[in-house]
Amino acid sequence: MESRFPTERLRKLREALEGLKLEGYLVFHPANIHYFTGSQQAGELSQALLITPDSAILFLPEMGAYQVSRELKAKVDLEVSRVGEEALTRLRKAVQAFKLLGFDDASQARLTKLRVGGVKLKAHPEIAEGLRMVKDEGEIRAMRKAASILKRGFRAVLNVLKPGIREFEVAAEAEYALRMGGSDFYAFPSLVASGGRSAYPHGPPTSRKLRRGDVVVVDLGARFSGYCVDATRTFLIGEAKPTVLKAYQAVLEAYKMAAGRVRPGMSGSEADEYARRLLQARGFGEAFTHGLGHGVGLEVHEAPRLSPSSRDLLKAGSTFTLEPGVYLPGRFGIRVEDTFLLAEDGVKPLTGWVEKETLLV
Ligand SMILES: [Mn+2]
Repeated sequence: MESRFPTERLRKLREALEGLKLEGYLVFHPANIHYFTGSQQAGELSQALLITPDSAILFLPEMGAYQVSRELKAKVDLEVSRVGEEALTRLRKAVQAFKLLGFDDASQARLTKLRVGGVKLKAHPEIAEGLRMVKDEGEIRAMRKAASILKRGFRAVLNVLKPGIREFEVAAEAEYALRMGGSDFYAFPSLVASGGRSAYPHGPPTSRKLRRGDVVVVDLGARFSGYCVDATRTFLIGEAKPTVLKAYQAVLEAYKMAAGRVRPGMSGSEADEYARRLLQARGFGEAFTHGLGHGVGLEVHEAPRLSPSSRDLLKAGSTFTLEPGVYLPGRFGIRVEDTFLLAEDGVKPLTGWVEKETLLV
């Protein structure tokens, strides 16, 4: 990742601080620290990143100092605590120089430890969240690469799907292909749910053997340079029962309806409604038990949310999933999902366009 990206993110954050009359911003959330510094390791190891109009200071333990110093992609100073030193000591001291700081996300216990010397700490999670919601070129590049790796995972699944193979074997084949494709591990543990288990929206793989007539829901994630993509395909082993086909067609229509209608400026609930109405009209409204989608980036679930209660505004440059599904307990479940990039004129698939691919095997 080139250094101009984290540097530009810091610039935008400082702009936001000025507007809110904050003296600085304390970043605790690992993905946010990664975002502003360009270093994943910084996110994993640091106590905090303190950003002020003219400095950015990362508080981290000695063990991470060398690696983080090599990974940093913006002008960030390191405040290194020595082994054995109480982790928050240096941060607490630094914070005392201020009257009002914003922060992204922190536990009460941590805030209590830091509220010393009269400093006011005010929660402003929306600042980092809002910046992260609109992806820059560097992020989109990483997500495109993750998407090309994910394709290899699904190809591996297609190669092994047949009666007799166990769900965990399907997951293992997918994960091996993801790793061999260069995925930073996988973005989340793969879901493989077959037969009656496909009615579980989050069915982790078991030792169940696939049988003829099974519906198989496979949900995979790949990650490259810290950036995730997420997609789901529903496969059918052999002949499809008419009810399965009917549900499948409805889910596919909902997916296409949402993908065709989503535009910048729309709220997460409006987007959700397009898919939900379609499924209601097909008699599957009650069976669509989750939101239409979620933002994807450094985290596999982040802003914006696409659900009946979401007020998040979708912006050009946002990346999120569209994943309508129907789940019929005791029978089967169907879900199709892709990660999309929202452009001015609508969504562009990052992980593939479901229609072009083999769905029934
Ligand atoms: Mn998802």
